[in-house]
Amino acid sequence: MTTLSKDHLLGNIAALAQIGAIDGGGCARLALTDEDKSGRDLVVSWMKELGLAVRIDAIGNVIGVRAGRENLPPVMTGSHIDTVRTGGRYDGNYGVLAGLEVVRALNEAGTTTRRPIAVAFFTNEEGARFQPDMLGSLVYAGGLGLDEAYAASDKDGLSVGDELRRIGYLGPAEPGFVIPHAFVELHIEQGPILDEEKVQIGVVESVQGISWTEYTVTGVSNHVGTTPMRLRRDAGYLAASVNLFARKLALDMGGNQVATVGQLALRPNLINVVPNRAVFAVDLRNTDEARLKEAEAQVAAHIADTAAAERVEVETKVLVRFEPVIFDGGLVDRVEHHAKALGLSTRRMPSGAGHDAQMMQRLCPTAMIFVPSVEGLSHNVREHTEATDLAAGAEVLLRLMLELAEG
Ligand code: HGY
Ligand code: MN
Ligand code: MN
Repeated sequence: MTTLSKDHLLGNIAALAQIGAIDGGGCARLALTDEDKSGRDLVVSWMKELGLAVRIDAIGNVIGVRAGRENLPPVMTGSHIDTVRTGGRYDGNYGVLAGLEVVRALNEAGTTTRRPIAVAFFTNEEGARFQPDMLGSLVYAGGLGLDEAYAASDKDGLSVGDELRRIGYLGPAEPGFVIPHAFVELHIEQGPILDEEKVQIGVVESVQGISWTEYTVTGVSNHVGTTPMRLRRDAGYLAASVNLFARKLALDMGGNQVATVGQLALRPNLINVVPNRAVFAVDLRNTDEARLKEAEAQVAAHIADTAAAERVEVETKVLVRFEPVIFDGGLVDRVEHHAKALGLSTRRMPSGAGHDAQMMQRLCPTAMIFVPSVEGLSHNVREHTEATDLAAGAEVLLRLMLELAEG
């Protein structure tokens, strides 16, 4: 029986976490930074050590392929190795490195599967530096053109295209150069459900819809002491009112609705000057598309009304809009089957976070496997998953991939 090495997996997670390491045990490897390049170089070296044929595509996605007995579409697994600025060491990294352990297990067993096996990491999954998020897998799945992707720029005006070239990962392969037979992504839950319910494996049925909108508000800067409230055109006030409105809206809507203003910049950002400019982003998500549309409409109406009353101008820019994605039912069933066959407790659930798998579902049957996040923490240096859970998730991945690779 092919078995998977927990020690190698834990060792590689720890080794990769050293790149872009930040206080508290987390990682900062924003997409296409030098830290991301170093992480990429390390994982590519591990792919080559395992004998994988490594291909890099024109948006910097990296896919290592292990030949099968027959030249058929591969069974692919993967995720991302870019992180947010205050990231943990498991988000994305775990799925990629577990995929490498599946390959190592096959190598050590001397097994050649009928179908090739592929392990991928995709560019800029996080969307923290460049939008949209899941950029690499979206391009791979044909959802975004290369030119538009290359033009995406960060706050300093650096573009995806230039940064890809700079770090040497603008590869020759055409995005989408291999369409998998199936795609399975192993990932930490990043939320509290499995940990609270003490369930070992999340059988992920869907990914909720994601709406990212950036607002640039222009008011009038003025002296905070001499300007009466009736004369203010306070850009910062509008931004703050949206945050409060969105929070109350999500609580009133209930269900899976979430709303966040996580990014906000005021200008001139001085204690005694009424801000004349606010740039902020609103993240709205829901598993139900109609409810997500309703939330978007309510936020837009609040902004229009408040901007009129405050006599400020608002420029709106949609950064990301992905509808909910339903994974392949048959493949989801197989995730559940293999987890139960291993004696693991399971529960079906949606994903609150976006993932590359939601893009790969456009190309082939796709499913995800979740393992618990302690206290539901993620995008936080204290992100943690117990070693036994990491190993259990990887074992489910191995069993499922072996089944699919003989299919
Ligand atoms: O935003 C997300 O859900 C993912 O972490 N990119
Ligand atoms: Mn992730
Ligand atoms: Mn993430």
